[in-house]
Amino acid sequence: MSSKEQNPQALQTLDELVTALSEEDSTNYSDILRLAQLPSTAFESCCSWSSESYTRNCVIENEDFELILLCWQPGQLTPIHDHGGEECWVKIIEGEFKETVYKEDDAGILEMVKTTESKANDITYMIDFMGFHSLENLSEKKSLSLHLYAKPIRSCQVFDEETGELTNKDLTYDTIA
Ligand code: 2CO
Ligand code: FE2
Repeated sequence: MSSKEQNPQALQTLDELVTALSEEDSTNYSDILRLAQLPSTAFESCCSWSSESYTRNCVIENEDFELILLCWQPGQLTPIHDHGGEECWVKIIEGEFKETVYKEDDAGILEMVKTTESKANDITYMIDFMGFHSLENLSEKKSLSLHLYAKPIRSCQVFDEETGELTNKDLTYDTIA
């Protein structure tokens, strides 16, 4: 198939993606994200930017899942965190990212396990038994990533670099569509 031909099942708008997620069970979310072929322009109305931190922009949240667009300035990164017991899929929309995964050793100390670089259309997955992670925008441009959580994550554990302790943090949105 040439790169110009579209998979007939491709999801080309945010509405189509949200409808597909709403109709399926979480076991199919990974396949659905793979079918999403949304240009960056599809996200224009959801973007917000901050010099302080990456921003969390809610596309949709319901009792089954939460779809969030993260907007990153160059060099912005998350703290090391878990996902509040929920499943987490990340699809890169634009830019290049580095994910670093950590696991607690027997003494409860976080140790780096692996790093993965990802670019547009790559999908990664996390769940708490795989450990903690951090994500960083490696590119020199503003970048976008789409995060799907099932179920929605209200709070997570965040590693405090100063104290070396994990603390519970409530998660909020910078914008809501
Ligand atoms: N989990 C982080 C957040 O929702 C983003 S890192 O990718 O899961 O803010
Ligand atoms: Fe995360």
